[in-house]
Amino acid sequence: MAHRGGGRARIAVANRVENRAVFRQRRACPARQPARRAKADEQRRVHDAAHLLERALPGALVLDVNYIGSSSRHLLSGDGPGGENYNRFAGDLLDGVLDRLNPSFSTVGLAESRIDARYHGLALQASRRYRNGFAFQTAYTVGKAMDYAGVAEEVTNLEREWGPAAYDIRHSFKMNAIWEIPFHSDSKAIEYALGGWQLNGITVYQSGSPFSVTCSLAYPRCDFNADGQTGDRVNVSRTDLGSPTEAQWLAGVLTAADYSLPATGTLAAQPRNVFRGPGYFNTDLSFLKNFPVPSRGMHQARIQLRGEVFNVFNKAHLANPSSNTASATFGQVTSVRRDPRVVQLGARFIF
Ligand SMILES: [Ca+2]
Ligand SMILES: [Ca+2]
Repeated sequence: MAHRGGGRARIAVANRVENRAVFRQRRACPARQPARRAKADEQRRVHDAAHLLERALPGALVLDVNYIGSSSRHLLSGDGPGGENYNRFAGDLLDGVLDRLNPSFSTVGLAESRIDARYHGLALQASRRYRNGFAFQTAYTVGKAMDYAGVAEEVTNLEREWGPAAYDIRHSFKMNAIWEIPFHSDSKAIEYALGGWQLNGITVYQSGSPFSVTCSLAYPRCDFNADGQTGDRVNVSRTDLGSPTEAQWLAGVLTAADYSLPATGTLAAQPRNVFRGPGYFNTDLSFLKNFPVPSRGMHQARIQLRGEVFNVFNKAHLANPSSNTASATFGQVTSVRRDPRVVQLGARFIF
C-alpha cells in the first residue's frame, strides 16, 4: 500500500485482482530538455485500476465492482511563473518590519514539481443493456483524494499541507436511463402523432467538497506566523458541521464562537480542508421524438422535436460557505454552483 515519504510505493492492486482487466499506466519523465521538462513533470504519475468483479444477472442486468486508485508524484506546484513564495520566513514581522530573506525582492516565486496526490475509490455499478426500449446505468462510488496545497502556510513545513484535495468527493451516486415510451393505437395517424417518444434522464448526487477556515487580515490581526503572507488557518472548536438544511447553510453554519485566533508566532491546529460544504443533487431530463418525412435520398429525412429540462427539481446548488473569518458573511453560503431550472424546446430537420 502506498504511503507518504521518500520511497513511496506504487499502489499495488494487481495481486488482489480476482480476474479480468487490469491496466496500468506508467509514464516517467523521458527527457531532460528544459522545454519539455514542465510537460514531463506533469506526466510523472502512476495510475492503477482493477476490475474486481463483473457478473451478468437475469433481465440483461450487469453488476460491476471496480477499484480505482492513482498515485501522482512530482506535479507542478503552480501553473507558469509563480508557485510558492520562498522569500519569507516565520516570525519576520515580530519585529514590526517585513525584511524577508532577501530584502531586495518582494516575492521569489518557485513553481516546482513537489505536489503529490493520491486517490482510492471503490465503485459499484449496475447497468441494464438496451433491450425492449429501456436501458439504465447506475453507479455509487466511495472515494478519497488527498494532495498537497500549492501554497503552504509554513514554507519550511510543507508536510503540514497534506490533506483532502479540493476535488475530494467522498460519496457519489449517478444514474442515467433511456426509455422509449411504449404507445400503441389502432389509428396509424394517432400513433404517428403521439407514439415514439424517448425519455432520457440523468441524476447525480455528491457529498460536499472540502474547505478550510482561514483569516485574510494582515499581521498583527491574522498572518499568525508573521511571515508576511496572510490567509493562515485559525483554531476551530468543531470540524463536523452535521447535515445542515438549505436554510441553515444560507443563514450560516459557522460563527465567531466556532473559532479562535492562534497566538502570534504560531500556526493553528486546524488541518487543511477539514470542513465539508453542501452536497449536490441534480436531475436533468430530455425527451425527443422523430417524425419520419418521405424523401428520395439515401438517408431517411426526419423532423426531430426535443425538449430539455436542466435542474428539474429547481434545487439551489449551494457553493461552499464563506470560510474567511474576516468576511461579513463568514459561515454563510452566498453563491450557487449552477443555474436554477432551465427548459429548452427545439425542433430539427435532419436530412
Ligand atoms: Ca523582520
Ligand atoms: Ca502567514
